[in-house]
Amino acid sequence: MLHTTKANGTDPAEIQATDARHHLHPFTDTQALNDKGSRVIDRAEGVRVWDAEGNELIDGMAGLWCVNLGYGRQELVDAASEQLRTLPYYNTFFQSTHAPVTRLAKAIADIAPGDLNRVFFANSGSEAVDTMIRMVRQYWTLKGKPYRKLLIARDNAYHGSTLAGASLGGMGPMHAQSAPLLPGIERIRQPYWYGEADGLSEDEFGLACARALEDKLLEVGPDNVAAFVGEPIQGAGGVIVPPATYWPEIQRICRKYDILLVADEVICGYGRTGSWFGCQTFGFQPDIMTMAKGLSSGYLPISAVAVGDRIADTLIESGGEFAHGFTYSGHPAAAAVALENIRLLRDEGVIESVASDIGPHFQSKLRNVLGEHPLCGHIEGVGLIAGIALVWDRKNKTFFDRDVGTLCRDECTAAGLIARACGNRIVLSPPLVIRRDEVDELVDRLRTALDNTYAQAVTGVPQ
Ligand code: PXG
Repeated sequence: MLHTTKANGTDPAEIQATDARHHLHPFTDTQALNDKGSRVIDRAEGVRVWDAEGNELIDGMAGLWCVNLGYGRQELVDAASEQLRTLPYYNTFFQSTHAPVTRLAKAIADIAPGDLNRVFFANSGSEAVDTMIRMVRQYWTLKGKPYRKLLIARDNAYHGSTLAGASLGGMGPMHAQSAPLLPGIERIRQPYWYGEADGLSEDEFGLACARALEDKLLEVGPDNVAAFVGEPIQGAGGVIVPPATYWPEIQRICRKYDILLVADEVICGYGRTGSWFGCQTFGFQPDIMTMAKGLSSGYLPISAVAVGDRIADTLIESGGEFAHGFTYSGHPAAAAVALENIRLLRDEGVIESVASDIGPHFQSKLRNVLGEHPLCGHIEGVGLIAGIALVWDRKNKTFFDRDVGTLCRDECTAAGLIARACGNRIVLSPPLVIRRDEVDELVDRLRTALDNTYAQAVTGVPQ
């Protein structure tokens, strides 16, 4: 069923033809896309987007995990345009600053947990991750331990698409296309309880996965390791929610061996899990934190690295220059939008509502409506992020041997819902301002999509 409204005057055929001729899309099989024609998105309001053919869709992904305040927020538009009028650009190199970047740094320090009191700016999550890697390595050099270079991350982690981000992440196809990868990166298993627990309880499995870090440290020598890096919840990996025992144990191990703990909060930050940052939901204190996406609700590109006193003081007290930065580090218009975004998240109580109202409603609605669906092996999530494992056989936990995720994703679109497939998992991360009736509509559309997927998928052959 298509939910249609009047188109906005864009001629989709013309845009598609030009797109096919000139535009190389990210993470896309361009040949296949060009044969089919890209979907032209025309406008958006609240939690909905409209394509140029007039189809209305609930954006169950908040763009790409980023439009936390939803579409059409005039306050963010005004913050950008006022700043563009007054000072559209000035750099933060050469001993200069400006009001929006300074105020934003303070605002981030105020909401960040613990002693993350200083902030370095960049433009994307990937750049924030690169910045973090350079910082932690420089930290150990300044501490007289230049041999502490290794970074430990997890299988199926996503930390961006620059060479450093792709190398640090645990995505096989990205590795295959960017080899040789950045050296000095080690990986441990992910805490994917539903898929990989082999009969352990959630708590036991969380501890076992965290202890894989200790095993790795002992294997490579803890004194060669700079930092452990993880997303509080793995997003692009399919929304893998770790057992409650996992992060506290990771923190204990990091402290025991003096390993810096990095939270990559690019998806979890800015309210997604019902706290400002995912580390607060999971009860651990990072030494350094990367953030992007929800920092500006995606209205303008901006990212940041929040740095704990231990690292920042060392960088500062060394007296030397940290030879790193980007033309647009702390771009004034992006900073003004991010500052207003933080104000709105705070003053409108958006994050409290994710924690105590709309988040719990979303999670229970998913489970109540879809929990017994024959395709639904397991639903996991917290706040307004969720992942659903699609299985051939719920009882025996048999996964499909073919790409049912993409089939289901396309059925979602046909039912008026933008969802994302990560392998055979369907993931959701709607704008944080979604209302209860909109959650109900989202879940109804998802159920239609699952029914239609089931009708096609069960005619195939199991693993
Ligand atoms: N860290 C994490 C945890 C991310 O999720 C990045 C770093 C990199 O951010 P930038 O802004 O450089 O893209 C991300 C980005 C997907 C998808 O398909 C996810 C991301 C980006 C693009 C696609 O789920 N996450």
